Amino acid sequence: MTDSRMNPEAPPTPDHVTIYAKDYEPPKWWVRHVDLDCDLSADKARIRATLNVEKNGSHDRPLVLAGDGLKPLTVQVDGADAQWTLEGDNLLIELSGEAHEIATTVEFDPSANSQLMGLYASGGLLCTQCESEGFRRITFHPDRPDVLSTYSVTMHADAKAYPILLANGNKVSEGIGEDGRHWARWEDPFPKPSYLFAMVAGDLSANSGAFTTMSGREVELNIWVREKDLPLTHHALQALKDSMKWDEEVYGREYDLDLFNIVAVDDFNFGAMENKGLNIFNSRYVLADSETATDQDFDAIAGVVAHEYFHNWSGNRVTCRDWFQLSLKEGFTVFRDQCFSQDHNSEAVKRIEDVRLLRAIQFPEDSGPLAHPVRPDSYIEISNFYTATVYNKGAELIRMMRTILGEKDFRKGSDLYFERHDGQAVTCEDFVKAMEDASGKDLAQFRLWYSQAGTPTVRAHVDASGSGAVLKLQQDIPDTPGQKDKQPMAIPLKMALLSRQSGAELVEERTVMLGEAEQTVTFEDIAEADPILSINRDFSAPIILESDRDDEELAALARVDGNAFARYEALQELNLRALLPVIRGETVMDASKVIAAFDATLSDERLDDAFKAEAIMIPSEAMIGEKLATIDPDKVHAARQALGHEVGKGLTEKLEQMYGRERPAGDDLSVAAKGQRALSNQLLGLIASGDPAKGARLAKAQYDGARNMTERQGALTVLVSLDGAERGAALEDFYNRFKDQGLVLDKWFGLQARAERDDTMDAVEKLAEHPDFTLKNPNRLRALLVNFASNQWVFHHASGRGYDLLARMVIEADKLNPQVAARLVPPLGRWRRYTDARAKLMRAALQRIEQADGLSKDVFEQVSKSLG
Ligand code: 0A1
Ligand code: ZN
Repeated sequence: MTDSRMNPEAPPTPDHVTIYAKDYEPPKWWVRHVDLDCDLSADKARIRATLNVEKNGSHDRPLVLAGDGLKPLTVQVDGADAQWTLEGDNLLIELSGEAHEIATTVEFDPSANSQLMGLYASGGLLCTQCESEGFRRITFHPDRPDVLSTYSVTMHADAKAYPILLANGNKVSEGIGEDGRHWARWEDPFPKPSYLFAMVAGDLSANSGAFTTMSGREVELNIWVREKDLPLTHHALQALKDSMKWDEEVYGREYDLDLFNIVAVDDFNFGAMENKGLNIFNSRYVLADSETATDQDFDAIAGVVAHEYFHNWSGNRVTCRDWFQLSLKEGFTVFRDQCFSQDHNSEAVKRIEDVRLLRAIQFPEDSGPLAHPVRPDSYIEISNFYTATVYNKGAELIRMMRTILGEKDFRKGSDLYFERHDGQAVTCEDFVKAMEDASGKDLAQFRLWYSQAGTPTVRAHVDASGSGAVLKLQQDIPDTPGQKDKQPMAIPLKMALLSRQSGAELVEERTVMLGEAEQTVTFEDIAEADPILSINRDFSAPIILESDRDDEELAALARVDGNAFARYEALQELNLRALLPVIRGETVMDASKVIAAFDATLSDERLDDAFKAEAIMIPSEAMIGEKLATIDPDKVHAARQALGHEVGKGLTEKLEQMYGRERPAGDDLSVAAKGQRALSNQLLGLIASGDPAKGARLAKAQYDGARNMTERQGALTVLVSLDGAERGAALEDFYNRFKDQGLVLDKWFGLQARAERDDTMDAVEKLAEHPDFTLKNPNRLRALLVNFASNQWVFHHASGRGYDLLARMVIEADKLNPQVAARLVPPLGRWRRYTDARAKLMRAALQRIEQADGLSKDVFEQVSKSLG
């Protein structure tokens, strides 16, 4: 119970209902077909929906159609005006027969829709977002994912303002209406849940292409944007073609319609949406050229295009029975997009990036008040469950199944899953069952990964004596909200025992299945007496590994391990071992081992630049904090700065010599060129840590001579944390160059919010008042506030100003867009991990939010759970 609810003066707890997975019941009524007639203009949409409903089984329950803020203007059953009641937002209609035609009409104002859910206006366009429960803001409908229907949609709009009219499926007819209006009719032959419905009206131009599928069908591809943005769409179009080919080759999945449309919009709550045949994208995941987008942006675009395209099978053809099964489509699709990106880039580096993201976002989530299983048991607002746990840990579960089954059986399993469940709304259990049935392997214990929250800790220790070795493993799964005393999980650990000198595998790589709380594995006849353990190779399981390998062993692994991921891990561990004792006040900084290991890595000619860039990254303050029982952000910051300084100084010559290499052409997007730029930017950062004045000079020169955004942003990232005239000049130049390009201006806000300076707090407060800042555009809001809240040392300013600012912004943003506001809350929810004074201030900020008038259920859920 929270403090406010114990206080009789406090406002009553809003009536926010918890939905439980165990209460799932099949729908009482099916909707076989939906026909929509949509009369669209910016400030008025009139939607007439005709639903063909059919009773499911025998019962006498009314038809319940969900609505959200809608009032029915007309309700008819089989052509005649009908009796109806509104229960809250829902429309109830008593029906006497087995099947009926229900017609309703509603009207609303899309331009007043600041939640960006349902039908809304963005930059002169009208567009929709229906996942999870946005369709009910457009028309009355059951709006649950297990009700699948075919759709026909007729759109009418002014022909000048909205020359392009798009919806799911294929356009079947179009024509001119009266008073300058026109219309188009679309039909989608594939039954789909309402969350996949989409329509767009606007003045758009297409970059068009074609793809010939494996069975020889020609598919028309269009990337729809404002005309001026057409030159920025080539990368997205190519990524779409690559994705279509990859899904055929790797999963045997062919595209099923003759048309695939992508539309870019500026105001969007998430990254993109997989609506059937009509994906709608946040423009930041479509638009790019080398002047305005970094290599990372290009890669993110390809990843998101792939992700949404892959949903056509993993999500659309086979969908979720209920929202508790969200990871069924999201975990699987993230896994698929990760593999796609691994295949198109350096495989190990992509894995390292994905694991870094998991550790930075999902691990903290899994150890905090918002921890939940990959398949949650309950929610108040489903939008709050589009989390790193459901997406990224969910992807790790799929990856583990592939490791356990092997690639061949995994593919058999996915074939069986798609074939068995095509056209159905199913569960995570159905996925695991298909994997089991196809492989003959028992995944009974593995299923615990879906139901038990919390990141397991695995302790590994090797006893080598004589000619053999014994690997001792222990696992421990922490308590999480509502879950205690958990059962041991099935944890696949890829491991090998290596020679210290050569890295040769004395025990060849294998996957050990840890299934007990404690387990030993014996290896006989090992050629060397003192092998080193290389374990959780490729991060085969999403666990925290604790091993008693000493610094020499880690240094050896960093040098010789044949598994690139394991080398990276050894380097990270060496960094942490330099940092943690300093933070705990046990010793002064000794960077010598990190310096030696970085030196060896930078000199190793077998390693590519992209890997080296990752390898010399000092763990972030957030990552270091994760290793501490109580976090003092000042100490973490000071230690990390000290390590950076020592490394920068200790390796000056090498860093500068490597930094001075000739750069690839500005528009060269090859894996090698991207790797070289990534390394260059890391080197620059370390040089600046060692010698800020020199760093500022070099960074300013890089900024001034930048031939693309990767070089420009890399330079500015370094400059913003430094003092001196170069900083201000570069920031001003960046603003003046890009002030009219929203996506680039987002970078300007983000870079300053990430600056590691003692005046960043002031700067962020000022930026929140900047004329270009707005809470209405989710990208702009996130650019400033998400970057700020993840800038540990600045956000956790001892005064509590950071918490105050965030709380204020959450309360303001909640009035406009609850989904986006709720996603700002988790950094405050980490209060238990911080020193007392900060914890108190963080709690106070949460309480202030909790007491705000008219709090949405989105923010209410996050705040009340965070207070605990
Ligand atoms: N299914 C999308 C994610 C998504 C969820 C909700 C949205 O609306 C606010 C938008 C997108 C994906 O996984 O890409
Ligand atoms: Zn997705």
